[in-house]
Amino acid sequence: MNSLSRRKFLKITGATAGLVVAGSTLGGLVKKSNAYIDKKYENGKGVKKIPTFCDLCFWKCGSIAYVKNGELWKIEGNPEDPLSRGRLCPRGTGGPGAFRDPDRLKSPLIRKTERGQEQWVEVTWDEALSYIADKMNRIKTSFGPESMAYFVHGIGGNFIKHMMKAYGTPNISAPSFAQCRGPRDIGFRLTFGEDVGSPERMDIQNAKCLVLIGSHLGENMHNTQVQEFAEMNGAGGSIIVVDPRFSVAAGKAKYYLPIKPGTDIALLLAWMKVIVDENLFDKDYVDKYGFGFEQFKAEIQQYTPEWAYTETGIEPELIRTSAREMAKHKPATLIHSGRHTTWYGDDTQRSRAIALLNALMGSWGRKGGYYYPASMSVPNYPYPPYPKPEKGKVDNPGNTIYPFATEGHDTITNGVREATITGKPYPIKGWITYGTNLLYAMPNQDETLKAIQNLDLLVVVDVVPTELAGWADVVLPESVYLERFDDINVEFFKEPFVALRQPVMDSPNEQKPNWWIAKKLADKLGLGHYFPWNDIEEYIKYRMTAAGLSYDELKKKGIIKGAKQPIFFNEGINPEFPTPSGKIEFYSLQLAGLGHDPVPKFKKHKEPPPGFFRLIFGRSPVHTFSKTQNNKLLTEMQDENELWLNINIAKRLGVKSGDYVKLKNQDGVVSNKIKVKATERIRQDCVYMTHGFGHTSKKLRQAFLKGASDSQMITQYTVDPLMGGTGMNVNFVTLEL
Ligand SMILES: Nc1nc2c(c(=O)[nH]1)N[C@H]1C(S)=C(S)[C@@H](COP(=O)(O)OP(=O)(O)OC[C@H]3O[C@@H](n4cnc5c(=O)[nH]c(N)nc54)[C@H](O)[C@@H]3O)O[C@H]1N2
Ligand SMILES: Nc1nc2c(c(=O)[nH]1)N[C@H]1C(S)=C(S)[C@@H](COP(=O)(O)OP(=O)(O)OC[C@H]3O[C@@H](n4cnc5c(=O)[nH]c(N)nc54)[C@H](O)[C@@H]3O)O[C@H]1N2
Ligand code: SF4
Ligand SMILES: [Mo]
Repeated sequence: MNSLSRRKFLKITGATAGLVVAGSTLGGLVKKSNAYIDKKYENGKGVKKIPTFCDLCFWKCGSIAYVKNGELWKIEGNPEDPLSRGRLCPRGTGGPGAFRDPDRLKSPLIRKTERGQEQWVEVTWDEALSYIADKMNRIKTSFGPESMAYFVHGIGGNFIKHMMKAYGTPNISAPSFAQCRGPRDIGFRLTFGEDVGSPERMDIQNAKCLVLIGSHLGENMHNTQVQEFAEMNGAGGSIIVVDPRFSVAAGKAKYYLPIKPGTDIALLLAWMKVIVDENLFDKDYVDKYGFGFEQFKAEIQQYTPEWAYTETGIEPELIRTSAREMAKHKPATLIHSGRHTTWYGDDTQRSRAIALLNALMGSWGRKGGYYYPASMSVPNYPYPPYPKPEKGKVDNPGNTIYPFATEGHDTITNGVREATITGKPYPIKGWITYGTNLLYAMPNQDETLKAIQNLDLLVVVDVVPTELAGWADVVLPESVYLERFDDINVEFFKEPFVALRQPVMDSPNEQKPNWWIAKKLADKLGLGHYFPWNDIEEYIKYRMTAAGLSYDELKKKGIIKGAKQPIFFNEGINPEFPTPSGKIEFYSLQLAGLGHDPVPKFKKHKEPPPGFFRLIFGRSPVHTFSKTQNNKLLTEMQDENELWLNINIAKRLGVKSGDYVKLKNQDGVVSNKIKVKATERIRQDCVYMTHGFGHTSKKLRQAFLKGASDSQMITQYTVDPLMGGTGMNVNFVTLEL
């Protein structure tokens, strides 16, 4: 990265002065912390550089870990890697903090008193895995294998997933679907026939106009996107930001639309009406590829900017001007799909409206728009076929409940939780969780705890003693990413590549990698034939050799790139849309057939009662979900969250920045104390905080009771009827001074 774009990157990511300073202290911190390293790791002199990929979030940036005199020194971006482009975000740089966390789980634990008491005995791996296998066998005999469920987030969960499929359960879920990007992928699939995926298939770099609807890039630190955002901004690209809060991205915008929360569909419909009425859309593209455009056009006629103003609070003229701005740059106008889209329960329809606006711009399949991801062909390991479960998925029998939560993913978390509570359509008796803290990731913690009460077995595989681990029967300590191999990452991206995660350091105690845990547990369950390889390197070597690629080269470089492939229509991609009509569905017969709106409609959401504010939330640039608040390198930069409160409201209430308040939600739940940030940068009808703070696990000594938890306040949620996602921006809070 040249120095100009590097500066831009820092400017975008470090919009607050504090962060820029924090960024530069990090180098110092890493050096200082060398002193920490246990002598046990001293395995050589000099500096060793080991390529791997990051796990501080799920973007999987290629990294180089530096080991100096046997000690973990620092982690930087791998310049060969297309995702990091040689540069990590602040969280990735803080990777050593995960390795050094003094509160890490050290050995397997079995609960010795009742659940939630956090009384454990340390046991050997053999004892822990025998205990789990015995319980799983009993569950299989009494209820069937379908009564075990697996909750997972991240590539590290692949081998346990394989083991669970071999055991015979169809009930595998991830919060990254029903609490994150599910609605967006289904909304785009209903429109273009394909998902947006991760990393998002967006050519931000070449966009001439970028529209962000609540996607707070710069705080949401997905590395490649932030770098591309900085580049398109640096090249003079036009940015439009729609957010009730003046985000970091809003600071870069030509047009900032401070929308009333929950009314985005009204804005999207009015934008589309302006664009259609004024003939500003890509007519050739729509004629060629569109289905049902005339019906769509007739349907949106009612949504004037004047009407949208009454719903959204955005001036009609600003709606018109920003619509024309988008049209000016088409087809390189990229309306960002968003990622965490589970907001209000009508999220698939909002995402569909975003997809349709992109279709009007002709941006799907075009440079500066949505590309067709390239990938290398790396064969899977040839395992025996899985047994076919006798019972269907527990969350959605016969796809009758959530008609579009069907293909390409597993069960939905909240559906499995519900079935665990009710025992219907059949009982769920055991959960294994991997890399997910369900008490933070899912709305309504009471429901999660109620479900846990119905279990015969709860196994938590984690690296630190989280809130969820506190309720487990067995806690299994995993090696952190710097200590293990994981499955290879065969990425779908602008250019094809395959990447390796490999150990940089030894695990300090009894921690073991996920592949080892899966294989050993499979042995105990009599499923050893599903793991015919002796260790993971043998597995990886097999796949690499089958693909005609060199494992040695992969180990050395961390990544191998494939030949360039076409990713846009003009490069040779066939404009195929795997929808029922084979076209871009402006009007969806699928939706109409099931009694849903074929063209998105605006529906009003419940408003905060007098004296209450809507609770909205998002990302801290230096933390990931609820998983980094115990990482000292990151808490040096931010160790508690703040409550953004409109300054006029603050004055009226007599609070000022720096005061601590508690929140009380509509159901009477009271939060931990949180510091006020009184600001003009947020509307008066909502308050904002970053997710993941306010930990209540005493064993997380760094994070314990620092800041407040949005998850605790989210007792209400609205389920998306199309795919089961849980809209969580539907909670209201008052302030307790
Ligand atoms: N209230 C609220 N809820 C949300 C969100 C929100 O903003 N607010 N965001 C939603 C979104 S977008 C998402 S994607 C989900 C994310 O949901 P999750 O992925 O469940 O995120 P976390 O709650 O951080 O849980 C991650 C867990 O992985 C553990 N972990 C870290 N490293 C390792 C490792 O190497 N191995 C193992 N085995 N475990 C490890 C951490 O200690 C932590 O317990 O949450 C969703 N839920
Ligand atoms: N640093 C960091 N980066 C991350 C992550 C992380 O944990 N840390 N997590 C990653 C993951 S898995 C995800 S899913 C993404 C999540 O990040 P995004 O998908 O970008 O965003 P959200 O968290 O859904 O949205 C937060 C933004 O939406 C605004 N907002 C709230 N309500 C409304 C509304 O009604 N309308 C509009 N227009 N805006 C609204 C908020 O003010 C805030 O700016 O971030 C990714 N990047
Ligand atoms: S975006 Fe940051 S935390 Fe996520 S993988 Fe990349 S460097 Fe790591
Ligand atoms: Mo997410």
